[in-house]
Amino acid sequence: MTQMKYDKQWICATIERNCMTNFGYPIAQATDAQKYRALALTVKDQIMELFALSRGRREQVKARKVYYLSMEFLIGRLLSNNMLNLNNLEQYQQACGELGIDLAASEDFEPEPGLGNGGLGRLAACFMDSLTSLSLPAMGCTIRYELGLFRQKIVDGQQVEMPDNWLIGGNIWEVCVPEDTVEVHFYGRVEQVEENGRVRPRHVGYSTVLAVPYDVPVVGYGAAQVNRLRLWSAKAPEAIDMRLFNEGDYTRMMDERDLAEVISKVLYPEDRHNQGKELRLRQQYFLSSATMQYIIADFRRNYGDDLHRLPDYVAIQINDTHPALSIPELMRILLDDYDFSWEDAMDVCKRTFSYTNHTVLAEALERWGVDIFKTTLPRIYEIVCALNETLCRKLWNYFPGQWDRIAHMAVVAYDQVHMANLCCLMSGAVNGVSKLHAEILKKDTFRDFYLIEPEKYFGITNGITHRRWLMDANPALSALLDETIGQAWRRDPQRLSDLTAHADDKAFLEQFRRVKTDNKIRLSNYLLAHQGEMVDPESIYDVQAKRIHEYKRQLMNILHVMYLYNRICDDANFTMTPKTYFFGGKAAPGYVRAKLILQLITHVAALIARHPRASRMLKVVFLENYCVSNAEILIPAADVSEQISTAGKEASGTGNMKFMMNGALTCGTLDGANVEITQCVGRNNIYLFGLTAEEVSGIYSHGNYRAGEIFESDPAIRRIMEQLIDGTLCPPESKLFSELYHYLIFGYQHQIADPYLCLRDFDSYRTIQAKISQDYANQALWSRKAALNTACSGYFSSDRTIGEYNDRIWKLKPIEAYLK
Ligand code: 26V
Repeated sequence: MTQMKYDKQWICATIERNCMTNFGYPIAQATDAQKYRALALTVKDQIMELFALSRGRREQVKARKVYYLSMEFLIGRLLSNNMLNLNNLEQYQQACGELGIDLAASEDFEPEPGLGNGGLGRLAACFMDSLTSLSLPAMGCTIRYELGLFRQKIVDGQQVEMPDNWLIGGNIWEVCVPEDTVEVHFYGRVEQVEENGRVRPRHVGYSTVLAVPYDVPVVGYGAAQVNRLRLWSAKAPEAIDMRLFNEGDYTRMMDERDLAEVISKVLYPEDRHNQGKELRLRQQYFLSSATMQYIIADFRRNYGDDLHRLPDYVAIQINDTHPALSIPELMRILLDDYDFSWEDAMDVCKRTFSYTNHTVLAEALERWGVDIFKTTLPRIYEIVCALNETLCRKLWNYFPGQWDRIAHMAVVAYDQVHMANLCCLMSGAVNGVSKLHAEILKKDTFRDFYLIEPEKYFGITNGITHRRWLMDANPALSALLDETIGQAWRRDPQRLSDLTAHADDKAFLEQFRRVKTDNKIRLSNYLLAHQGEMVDPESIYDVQAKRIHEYKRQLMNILHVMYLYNRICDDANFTMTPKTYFFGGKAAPGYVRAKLILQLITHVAALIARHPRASRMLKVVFLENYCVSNAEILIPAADVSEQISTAGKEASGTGNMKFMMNGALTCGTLDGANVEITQCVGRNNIYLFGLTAEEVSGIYSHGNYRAGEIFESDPAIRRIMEQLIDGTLCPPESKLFSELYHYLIFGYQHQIADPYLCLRDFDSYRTIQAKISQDYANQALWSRKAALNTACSGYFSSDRTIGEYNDRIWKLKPIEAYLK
């Protein structure tokens, strides 16, 4: 699409006009915040014009479309990403220069929409970017949480959660679409009523919540097309307000309003335990019901009233089980509103829905108690029970007499509703997010389901958008790539492989190193400005940034740092290449042990800082409030990427891909997508250590792992363990970390000692870490490996991932294909 119209002149004039019409100031007199807004509004003006064209084309050709449903969309800031995707960055830069707007400073006025916990939400955002850039018709649907994921402050070495009120100054990018408002019904009961000689169920006595949509446009690269991310916001209907208002019962009026509007108030900060909270169930149904009603309305507007044809035009992807109530919700609409037969309704569902699983941790598999389910969603509960009956009858044919097996696969069993079972039975495709993860699903988690419909189960390895994570986050490396291999990689990231030919080019490697150093300086400046922390860019930057979880083993990492500290203290002659260990990540507020691990990290940081000689070689930095915006600064600066989960536990990981693309070397276990990273980059260019997934599962099933024996036999480990309880770390409170000591060596009642095998893998981790330091000293060797990581990262572009989803599941045509 040519965009001659949107030249520097147009941009300048539009910024000027937006500043005047919105704030009543000429740009020269505007505050920096107003300048940001005038600029962002201008970018949005351009996007909305393109959106109108793009939507027109989609509707004209009656394109088939995918809806990506997710309780989380961690999109990050949009200003620079949108300018970049509009292919108009330079013109905007020039215009800003002319108007005296500091572009980089402007960006910091944009609040980050923190509408996700971690990988699952960020993946959804990368997918929208790729879908749109590949010209595929798509819509993302989620909740417009008023409070995103909490902001993390570190106070006295501990995590403190602060509210993330991101909407407070208004959201520039969204467009409210009040005419698409729908009602979502909760509670009440189901009555059987006779209508036209037929008895049918009717949901009565319910309470209504309005779902009001706000759309955020998503621009494809080169303005390929513009899709939408729809954010549903909960609002109380005016009717309840007025009734109680007139009765003079103001407090009850407010209470009822709050009960409705609390649904989109806050994102749950847990990504581990399914706590079975009613509010979370209401959020899930709210998203599911509002979205399904919209999908039906949109279908009828574009394709007519025969909903049997829904699967011809609509694919729905369920991001983990969180939006799975869409399935019984579609059943409800087809049965109750469109008179579908039970079989036809089931058939439409199976041909429309697909489900992606993102975790095999048992505690994260969603189940709902029948009691709250039935009370909150009475009609949906009936449908789920009827589905359960149909499905169990079918299972009986496969597994006659095997009650336990069938109960294990049932949608409703032992007073619980099992969401993953519902998804497996009712979707046309079920996928894992890496090769290893998909194998584990087939062999273990969903084994019985796989046996009955093997063709439905497969793996599609995750990806990340190279537009945000390379072009936008690392402009210096991008410019060097352009210079070295031309610009083809920007449209086709697989072309990053062209870089392989330069892996032995000394001059190129020199420049590659220079870029890395500059990015390390950029990070150091950020840390100085934001945390008053001084970091030496000459040191190795070793980074572990991700949610704090036992299985991700930040604990093993910090125990190893303690080991290095001890070596320095014990041996006056010991020296090592200076190394800075960076940690970033949030702990779920209720996850006590994760918070304690975080506290251990900050205490080890302080311990080292107090020691004059150790602090010359070793430093630990905890990056506060890890989020998309500071990840964009952190990742390009990393030399080493820590991907050290207990093998078999990390479904894929996507941070691993971002680091790799930016030329960091992975220190990792053979877990999740690390397996494919190893295949792409070769064993010489990655630092692998530790048990394999198979060995781990062997250890678990034998039940003979004794962490205590390692503690007894390895004096270095013993020393570290004792430092957890002898006051080394926190003299006034020597018992502060005794919980971790106990956890690692003795275990607790229902759990073995060291369940994630930190001590078991410690020795192997220590060895690989030493090798990393040694290799880093040879800068020529290191840069070569680093450059090869970038060169081999094309496979991990989410464009490839989306291509696979499309070929195997969605079968969409790029919009241009319709126009031929
Ligand atoms: C789980 C739960 C459990 C119930 C309570 C609420 C809640 C909220 C979020 C989650 C998400 C857990 C799953 C998840 O984030 N998985 C991550 O997905 C990434 C994208 O596929 C993948 O790269 C990571 O390996 C995987 O941990």
